Amino acid sequence: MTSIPNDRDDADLAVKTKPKTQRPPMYKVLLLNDDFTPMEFVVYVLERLFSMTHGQAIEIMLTVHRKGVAVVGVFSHEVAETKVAQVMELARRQQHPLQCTMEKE
Ligand code: TYC
Repeated sequence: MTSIPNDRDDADLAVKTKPKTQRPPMYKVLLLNDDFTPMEFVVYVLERLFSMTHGQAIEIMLTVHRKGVAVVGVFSHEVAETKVAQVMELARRQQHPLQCTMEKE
């Protein structure tokens, strides 16, 4: 036999606690401005390491240049750490003072 919905069933639903889905924390990767790193190098880094189109890379590079900082991506802790290390390594190799950091979202 099918049951007829009533107020009591609704009351039960209203107090049910939402099961907590455990999402891992995500990390913003931030690129910082400086006066010496060439704009073309920053654009190259954004294309190569953050899979941006040339247009997107120019836009983000200019945001960093004007505002001092921009988020270039949001990743798991491990991926964010890798991205930061890759940016710093590319910059170090070319002797540019470009800085890249990460922070919890
Ligand atoms: N400000 C730099 C210049 O004028 C360009 C630049 C942009 C440097 C973004 C770093 O993250 C950066 N050459």
